Amino acid sequence: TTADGGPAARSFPDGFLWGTATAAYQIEGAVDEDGRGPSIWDTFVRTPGKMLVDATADVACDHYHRYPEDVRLMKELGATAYRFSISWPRIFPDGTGTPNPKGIDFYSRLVDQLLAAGIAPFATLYHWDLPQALQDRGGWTSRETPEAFGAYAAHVAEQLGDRVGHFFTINEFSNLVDSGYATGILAPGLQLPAQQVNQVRHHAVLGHGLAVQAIRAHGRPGIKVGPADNSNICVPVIDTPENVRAAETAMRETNAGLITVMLEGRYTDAYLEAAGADAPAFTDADLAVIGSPLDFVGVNIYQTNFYVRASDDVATHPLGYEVLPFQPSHPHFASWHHVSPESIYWGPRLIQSVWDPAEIYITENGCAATDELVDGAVADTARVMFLRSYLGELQRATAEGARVKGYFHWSVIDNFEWIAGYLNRYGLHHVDFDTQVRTPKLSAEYFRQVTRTNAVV
Ligand code: GBH
Repeated sequence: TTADGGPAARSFPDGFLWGTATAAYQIEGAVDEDGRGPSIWDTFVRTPGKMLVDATADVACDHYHRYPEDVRLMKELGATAYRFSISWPRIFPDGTGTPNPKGIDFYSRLVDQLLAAGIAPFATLYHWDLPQALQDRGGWTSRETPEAFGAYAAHVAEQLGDRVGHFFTINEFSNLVDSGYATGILAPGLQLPAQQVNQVRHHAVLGHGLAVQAIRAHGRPGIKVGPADNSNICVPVIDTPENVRAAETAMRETNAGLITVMLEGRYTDAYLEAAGADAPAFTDADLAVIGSPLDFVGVNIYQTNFYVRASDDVATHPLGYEVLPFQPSHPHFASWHHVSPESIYWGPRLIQSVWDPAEIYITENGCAATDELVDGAVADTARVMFLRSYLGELQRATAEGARVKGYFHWSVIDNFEWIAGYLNRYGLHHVDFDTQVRTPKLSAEYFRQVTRTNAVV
């Protein structure tokens, strides 16, 4: 409330969930414990020439042993939700076959700890750590992988679906598909021809659909499920009615192989035309699975992907929109991460105007900084600026009616940042990777004020 007792202008809706997000491979460590099988990331970090820096996640944040402390940190933030991922190779060390009960036990203990702390568990089934045994048989190029993913989802829903009310299927589809199988910058590090990449993309959304159906069939009634996608966020470069319409078209078409087919149950004509002879093989039955109804859209939003404006030059822009390149001088955090707070306003607004999902979650948002400990403290003023500006735009979206139900900050603790190893720190808490000591940064104090007031401060 404001000084005069009225509702604060910068408040979020009542019941808005404030959380943080992590992924199994980036925090857990304990890669050889309790029967876990190897994943493609264990292989990738040991393959010469793949990592930007020499690092593994064998220990990472040692969260596998320190999860009670990490849940305490979340409670101190005033968080009411937590998005974590489940390691498929802990549950099925060979990807399929007999489940490993010790794998589920870990997540069961974590979930109980969260519930005792008043924090709602939101579980991601796949955050990139495919069992190596499945990769050895083709990984996501093979239809066996989406089918195995469905079976894994069913088992997890049976074991945890009594206490976990929200599941995310797959994290960041385009990184699984394009970074994994086309550019090869992330595991499994392949560079396949276009037809196979399109087939991998089809298998990824098929796996999503099979998991949606499995969770509904095996979880408690009312369980909710959706993706955690890094959909391209298309922003009208200047807010005019024509540019907003152009950005809506760009949202559908630049996400046509992923969130669009998940929400519409069909590939757009332009997507299939552009793919031509390289289009994926698929059936109508596949499309029905892929388009299984969702309870919410989860979307990781770090930045604007495309600044868009309307164009009536049909020869050069047949779909009616033009993409403007980022200026080289555009400010950024990590090299890929343009500072663009408007993305977290336009993302929910356009997802809602194009597809009208029942609910939207911001499943990740955050920024990397150098974050050095000085005299036992980290004064990460850049992250506070980041949070204030992005949350301001998110608040504007909710105030205008976007049905965003919660926000998950990436991340609660510094962790293993994939090919960048431990160089890029994303946490609200600093981690000393020699001692495993966690120290709240200034941004943790800022986040606590946000959760306390349910408003941008
Ligand atoms: C998300 O990825 C992930 O879901 C999460 O696991 C990750 O920790 C977080 O965001 C922060 O990055 O180094 O230039 O070759 C965001 C997408 C994909 C961005 C890999 C960096 C490597 C680009 N990330 N990408 S580069």
